[in-house]
Amino acid sequence: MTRTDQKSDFDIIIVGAGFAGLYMLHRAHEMGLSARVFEAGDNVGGTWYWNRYPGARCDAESLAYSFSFDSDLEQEWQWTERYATQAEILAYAEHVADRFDLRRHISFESTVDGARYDDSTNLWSVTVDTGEVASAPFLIMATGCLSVPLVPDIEGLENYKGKRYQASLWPHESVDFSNQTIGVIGTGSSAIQAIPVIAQQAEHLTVFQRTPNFSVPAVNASLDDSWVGAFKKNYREHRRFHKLGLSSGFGDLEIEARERQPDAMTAEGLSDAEFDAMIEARWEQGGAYILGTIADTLANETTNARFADFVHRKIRDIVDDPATADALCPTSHPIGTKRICVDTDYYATYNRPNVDLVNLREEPIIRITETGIQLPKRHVAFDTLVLATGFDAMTGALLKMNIQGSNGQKLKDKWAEGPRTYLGLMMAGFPNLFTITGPGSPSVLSNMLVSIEQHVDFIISLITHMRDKNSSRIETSLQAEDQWVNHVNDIANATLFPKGGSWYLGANIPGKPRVFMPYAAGVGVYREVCDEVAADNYRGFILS
Ligand code: NA7
Repeated sequence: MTRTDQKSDFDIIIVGAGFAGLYMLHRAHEMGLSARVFEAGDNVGGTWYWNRYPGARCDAESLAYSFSFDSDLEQEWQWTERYATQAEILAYAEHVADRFDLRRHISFESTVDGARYDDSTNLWSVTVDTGEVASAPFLIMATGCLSVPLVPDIEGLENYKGKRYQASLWPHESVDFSNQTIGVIGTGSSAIQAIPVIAQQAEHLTVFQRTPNFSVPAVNASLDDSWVGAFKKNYREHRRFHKLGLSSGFGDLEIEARERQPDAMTAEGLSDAEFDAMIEARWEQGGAYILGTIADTLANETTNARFADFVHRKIRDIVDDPATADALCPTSHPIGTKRICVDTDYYATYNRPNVDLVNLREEPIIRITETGIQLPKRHVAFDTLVLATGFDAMTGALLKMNIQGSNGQKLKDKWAEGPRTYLGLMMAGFPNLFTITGPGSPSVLSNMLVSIEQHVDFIISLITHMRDKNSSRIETSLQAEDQWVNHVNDIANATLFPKGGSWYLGANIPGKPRVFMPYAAGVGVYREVCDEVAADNYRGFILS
């Protein structure tokens, strides 16, 4: 392994051994750079290592939610279901780590708590909770967008005496809910996956819902070998569609196999019967790509309201009790402006005799007691409390570390009013520091594997460009950053996303600045922008 800078411990330090960290490490090795990954967990997998709650699975289809960089890997790995379980995705991450011999370059159980750039040496120095200190000219944050769990600030939580689990920090040993009464707080994507599974095992389940979410059926199924074989023969073409198409990299594989574009650009002119028939067809096929049926669903309030009405009618058809159905119908945000959930039997679960829904808008939590939850007029007792309360998304992991850039500038000061980046990749004043799928890039609005590969490839091209130019320091200008932030805002403001009150905006964290963080123009447009920047001599990046 060659070293570019003999004064440092490594050429590159990478924080996080999820898919982003693993691919970054692999590409760094291919370039002959020495790299070290620091990972808090005792295994690879990132999000898929921590989020092992019952029912956890991906909401992007397996054959799309996988690496494309190695055709032997993509041909050999066998996905078993349309939507892979957490266990299968974790096994895939482990397979990637072993296949490319990555583990020996990863320090596990090592949480980076600080990173400081030294202007005089042009090195980053990171401090690890193990006491280790390591330095490198490049620091790559592969810390994930949903990696800092949100523990809700509910009075009395610490007094609860039963068993308590956080969905995103689930124990590694299996949890048995049989003969147990359970309370679940939260009805986001995690809860919507977990609730049907817990309900099947538990004696009784009470769901505490503050805001209902839109959910569509996954129509999950085992994958058919001959279908997979045919799909894999054409993998390159499918990948091209994921990377450049309108689907934000998710794919909807059966539809995509027919190269289908959105069915309509707008709902204008469609009768109610025509509109319903189009959405119904996608509802039956399953998956989040239903939102692509009518292209202006996320931009046009009328189309969006018609779409929401369709889902409300579905909920009322599925759920027997009218009051429960009403409570489950989301009315406070346009459909799709909070991440749409993809479920198996979520709404039907409320027809089970052992499941109750508490609508916290009508009966707010007064406090958590030793044995359950006190509501204004009643107390609900349970043996086990499950918190599916989400994350400090996108900026949480970066701001948890004490990151100091050029001249000691602290990231938490720079981002006091919300995250500011150029392309979601770099921050002005933080030389040689890259964020993979950072705020300002498509990130959580996209298939993460597609976005991760694109970002890592871009960073590698940039480092190669620096090498060609004999440069050891790269940063972005404030001007490029300001222009990009304005552009990200303009794109978001042309959509209904800012009306969502979601974690995309930081709205789930008290006191967090309300800034729409992901880039909403899609992975295809974003890739074109990055390619143009590269072709224009890496416009907006300053080499020295
Ligand atoms: P989400 O989508 O942020 O959902 C968190 C849920 O927890 C949501 O229903 C919240 O209600 C609820 N919540 C949070 N705090 C409270 C308090 N204090 N009281 C009651 N309810 C509360 O997180 P997930 O883990 O489900 O999903 C995150 C992403 O992971 C998902 O989009 C996929 O990409 C994978 P609220 O809406 O704030 O009223």
